[in-house]
Amino acid sequence: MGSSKVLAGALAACGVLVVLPGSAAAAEVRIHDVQGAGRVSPLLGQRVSGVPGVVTGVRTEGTAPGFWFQDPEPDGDPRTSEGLFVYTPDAPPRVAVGDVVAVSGTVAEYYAVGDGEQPETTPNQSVTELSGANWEVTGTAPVPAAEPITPDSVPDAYAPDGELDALPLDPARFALDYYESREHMNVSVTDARVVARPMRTAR
Ligand SMILES: [Ca+2]
Ligand SMILES: [Ca+2]
Repeated sequence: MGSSKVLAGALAACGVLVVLPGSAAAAEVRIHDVQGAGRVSPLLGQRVSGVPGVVTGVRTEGTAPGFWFQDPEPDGDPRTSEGLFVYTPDAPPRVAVGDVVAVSGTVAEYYAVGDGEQPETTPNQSVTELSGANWEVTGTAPVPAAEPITPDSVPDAYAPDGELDALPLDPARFALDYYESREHMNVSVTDARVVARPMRTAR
């Protein structure tokens, strides 16, 4: 932080407009900003406001009710997912598929851990979500079309070597990165083998 402020000051003296991190809150945050180009959100732990999108699915059952929403205006970066989950632990959310929403909440990374595991020790990757959320519904819109996932679209190599959370995604090279870059997005698969009980969502 200290060095970036010094750098910002030097650039500003040269006539370059620099927006310091602390003033970024005024800028609109979209889902791809929350997801970022890696496995862990660059906004982890921060409160975001008015993130826009269209509801693509609602989960009313189980221990993790909530809803998914997706930005109909993706950025040009294939690494950043355009979908996000909103966790509503207190009650099933009163939204419907196709609702246009603006969601505020705290950016969190959820780790599904097994017995004796901690988020720091589990091999499972985290899932980005908004918690402590509130939202407003401003209208309805078509749900972004599902992207077909086929055997040919998924890279053969599974994952890069090294500390995965420290690496930017490379969805054209690695299957794990391919799926992470589509986290929470509307996709379709055909004739896929199922190896676990599917989640029930309202669609
Ligand atoms: Ca993107
Ligand atoms: Ca993510």
